[in-house]
Parts: sequence; structure tokens; C-alpha cells
Amino acid sequence: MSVLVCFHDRCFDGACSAAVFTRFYRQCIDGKADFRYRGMMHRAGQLFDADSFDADENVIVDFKYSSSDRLTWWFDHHQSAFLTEADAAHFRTHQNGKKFYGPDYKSCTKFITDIASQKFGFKAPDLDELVYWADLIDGAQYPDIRTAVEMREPATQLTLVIEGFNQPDFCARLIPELLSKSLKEIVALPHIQKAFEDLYAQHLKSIELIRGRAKLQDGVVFFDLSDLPVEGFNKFIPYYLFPDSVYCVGISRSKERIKIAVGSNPWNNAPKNANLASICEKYGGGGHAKVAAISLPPQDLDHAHGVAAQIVEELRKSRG
Ligand SMILES: [Mn+2]
Repeated sequence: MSVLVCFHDRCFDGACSAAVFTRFYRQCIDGKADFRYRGMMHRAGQLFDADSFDADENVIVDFKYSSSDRLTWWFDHHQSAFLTEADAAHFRTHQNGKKFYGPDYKSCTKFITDIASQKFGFKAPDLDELVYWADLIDGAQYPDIRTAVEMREPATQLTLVIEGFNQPDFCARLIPELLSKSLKEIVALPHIQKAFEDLYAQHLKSIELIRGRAKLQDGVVFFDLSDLPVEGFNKFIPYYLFPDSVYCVGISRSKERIKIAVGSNPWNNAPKNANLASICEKYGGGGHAKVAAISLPPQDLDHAHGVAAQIVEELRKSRG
């Protein structure tokens, strides 16, 4: 049996979801299955090609639904799991007992673990560490801002590498390691240690860049890095720099896309009435209520600035 697992690339929860699904499938469905992994990124337009699903079992974890009849397994927890209303209707009417949607879960890793144990008798206590950290990291439940930004824990160090390392298939190759080594052993691997050190130096630089660019007004931090070669930055930096901020809107640009990241400060207890996924959906993006994003084609910079300005305005107003 060949199994293709499409997972949310460059995401700790995406990689852990693929790892947990693999262990579950081997333990409960077919111990001899042959696994391949394909990282998926959000981008403007169609996400799956018609011939994406070329295995006996085609699986998506921690990523948007596909109405392809080649899709056999699906697990996701994002509010914006369905690209269209037609996809949502397809999900409701094409149940095969292998497609699961858990929007209340903080991580897809924990969602898969719970469904697999409730419905298939799955048990993997050695993966508890992955489930614990995926839930904490994807749900932004760090005990404090310093754990999130200073990155002393193996899981937070590996997250920096997963989100920032520019080597194609890095996450796909990492998935088997997640099943056989502890996070501490993984971050000690020489190529990962080296990537961490380089990315951590960049992380310190991006803290200074954001410090120089960001402005806090009416509880909303805004910054624009679209003219700089900074593709990804740690999403908690704005709250580290501005502990009084409630929301943050940041623009960055890579060769593939412009990203407008919209987030809320998990350590600020001020009431947060805005649903960030719903706001981003109006502009073709999505995510979770507390953290969401919009991807735009790299040439649409003027449009991106307009969208970001409207979101900043809406968030400032929501603060009353
Ligand atoms: Mn996730």
C-alpha cells in the first residue's frame, strides 16, 4: 500500500501531524505501508493539482480540504479549512469515516491523536512529547513571551528551523526523525544545530528590524517589511517588543508571495472581539480566530498595503 501524506509545510504542528498519522496508520491500518510526504503551503489560488493524489491512500493533515475523489483521509482544525462553500458541502455529504474536522482543537496533532485513539484504539505514549508541544506551539499557549521569543526549549528551537530553513523537503525528511528521536536529540543533529544557529542570528536581527519599523496605536501594532529580504519572522516578536499591544498586522514579501500576518497578543488579557480568520477571509486569507494571514501574489504590493491598512483600521475600531 502506498500512502501520500500532504501536510502543512514549514509548520511544527503540520510536521507532527504527519508523524502521528504515520504511526497511527502503521499501528492500526497497515504496518507495511510505504509513506511519502508532500509539504503544502498556502498561496493565492488553487492549492491542489488534479494529479496531486497519486497514491493508494491520499491523505491531508493540518491543511485545507480537497473535494478530489482520490482523497481518502483528511484531518484539519483550521477555521478556514474549506476553500469554498462547495468544498464544505462536499465534506458534509461525502463521509467515509476517515475525514475529520476539529475546529475546536488547538493543534491538528492532538486532534489526530484523540480521534485515532477513540475510533481506532491507537496508543503511542512515546509521542506524548510531540503532542504536548504541538498543542502548545500551534495554540500559542506558551507560559510567557520569553519562552516563545528566547527559544531555549528544543521544541521552540526546532520550530524556528521548521519555519525558517530554506531547504526544500526539510520537513518531509524530518517526519521520520520525529517518530524515532526525542526533540532534544533532533535539535542536536549537526545540520539542525547549524540551521538553528544561523536562523537564531537572523531572528535577533529581525527583532531589531521590527523594533525600528513597528508602531503601536490604539492597541494595534503595524509594521511593513515588504521592502526587505525578510521572509518569515517569529510572530511573537511584536508582543515581546510591545507587551501592551493587543493585535498585530505585519507585511512581508518573498519571491512567492506577499504575506499579511494578523495576530493577537496571547499574553494581553484585554478583551479581543475580532475574529481574525473571518477578517482575513474577506480578503481571500484565513486561519484561526486568534491568528490568521493573507497570501497575495508578490507583485500586488499596492493592493497588500490597502488591505493591511483596512485591517489595521478595523482592529483599531474593534478596540472601541
Ligand atoms: Mn495546525
